[in-house]
Amino acid sequence: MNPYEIRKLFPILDQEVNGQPLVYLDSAATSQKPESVINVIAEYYRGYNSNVHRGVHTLGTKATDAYEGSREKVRKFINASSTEEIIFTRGTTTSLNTVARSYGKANLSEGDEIVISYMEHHSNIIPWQQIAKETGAVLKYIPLQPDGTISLEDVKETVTDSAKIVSVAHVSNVLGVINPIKEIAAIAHQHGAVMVVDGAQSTPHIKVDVRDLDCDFFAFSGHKMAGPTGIGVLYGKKEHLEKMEPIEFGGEMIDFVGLYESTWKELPWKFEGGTPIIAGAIGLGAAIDFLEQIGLDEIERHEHKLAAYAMEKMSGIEGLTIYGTKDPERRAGVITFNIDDVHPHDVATVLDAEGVAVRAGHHCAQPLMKWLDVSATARASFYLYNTEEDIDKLVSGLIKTKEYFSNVF
Ligand code: 7TS
Repeated sequence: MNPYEIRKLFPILDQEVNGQPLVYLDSAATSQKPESVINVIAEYYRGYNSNVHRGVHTLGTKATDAYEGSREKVRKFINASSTEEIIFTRGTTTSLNTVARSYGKANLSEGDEIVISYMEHHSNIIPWQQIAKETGAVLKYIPLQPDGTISLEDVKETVTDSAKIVSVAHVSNVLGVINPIKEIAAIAHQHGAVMVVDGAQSTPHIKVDVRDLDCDFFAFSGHKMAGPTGIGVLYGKKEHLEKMEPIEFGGEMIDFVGLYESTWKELPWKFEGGTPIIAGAIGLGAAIDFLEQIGLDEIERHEHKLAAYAMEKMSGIEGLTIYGTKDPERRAGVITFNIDDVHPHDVATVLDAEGVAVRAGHHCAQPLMKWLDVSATARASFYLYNTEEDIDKLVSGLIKTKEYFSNVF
C-alpha cells in the first residue's frame, strides 16, 4: 500500500483546516487512528462492554478474551518471552514511574548512580530525579556529540560500577535520533546496572525486539502508534518483575485480602490495580494488527525516505537550522528546526493558517533545549500516512513564513 492509500484509512485526515486540506505533521505528540482501530473500540462498547477477570457471564468472558488477546499481540509485537512480562499501563510516563517507584526504590541507596542522557523527555528525567532525592542516589547525564548523537565512548565514561540504572530513549522526540540501545545495554550490564528504555518514539516507527536489545525494562504508549490514548505498556524481564512490589493497590491486583495483610496476584496482574483500561488495550491490539499489516520495516523505510526528502528541501531555505544528525538513516521521521529571527510559535501559527499542523515549544525536553541553547523549536514529525506532497506543503508554508516575517520587520 502506498502512503496515499494508507492516508485514506485515517478518516480524520480527510478534512480542511483553515480552508486548506489538513497536513498533519505532529505524530510525535500523538498519531492519528485508522478506521479499523476506531471500529474495534466502538464494537467493544456497542457489543460486549463488560468488566474483565470477574464474572462467568458471556460478555465478561468475551471482554477478558479480547483484553488478554491484546496482551499476547503486544508480546509478539516486541518479541517478549511471555505475557507475564507485559503490563498494561496508562502510557510511557506511568510505565517509567512504575520502574522508578518500584524497582528504583527497592534497589537504590545512597551514592548509587542513575544514568540518563541529555536528550530525554521529562518523563524519563523527573521520575529519576524524584527517586534519587528519596534514596540518596545520584543522577548522571551522558553528554551528546555536537550532532546530537550519543557516542558509546561517552557511555563507557559515564556508566561506572556505581551505576544501578541506565535509562535512555530509543528514539529522541526532538532530534529524531535512533540510539544504539543494544550496545548501551551491554555496557550497563557489564557494570551490573539494569537497562531501561523509553520506547515512546521507537515502537510506532521501527521494529522493536526487546530480547535482541536485551533491555531489562521497555516503556511505550499506544496513542503514538495508531492506538488510543490512555493505554501503554511496561515490558520487564520476569526475573525483575517477580521481585518487584506493585505501586498501586486495590481491586483486580489481589489474590487474598485479610484484615491486616493481603497477597497479590501473579504477573502481570499484580501491577494492574483497579478496573483495567479495557477499551484501550483492545484498541492497542487493533493498532498492532494494523501496523503489522503494513509492516514495520516498510514504515521505517518510508520515514527514512520522507526525512531525507524533507531535510534536502528544508536545507534549501536560508536561515533555517535543522537540529540533530543530518544522516537520515540514523533518525526517525522527526525534524526539529528554527528559522532565524522568527519565534517557533509564529512558525507554527503561520503554518496552521496553511493547514499544516506542527508543534512548537520545548517538547517536554527542557535540558535538551538548554543543550541546544534555544528556548524552543518548531517540530515536524511524520508517520506512515504522510506523503512527499505533505512535505512540499510544509516547505512552501515555511517559505511563506519567512517572507511574511521579512516584510513585517
Ligand atoms: N518519552 C518520549 C520520548 C516521548 O516522546 C513522550 C511523549 C513521552 C515519553 C511521554 O509519553 P506519554 O504518552 O506518557 O505522554 N512525547 C510527546 C511529544 O513529543 N509531544 O507531545 C508528547
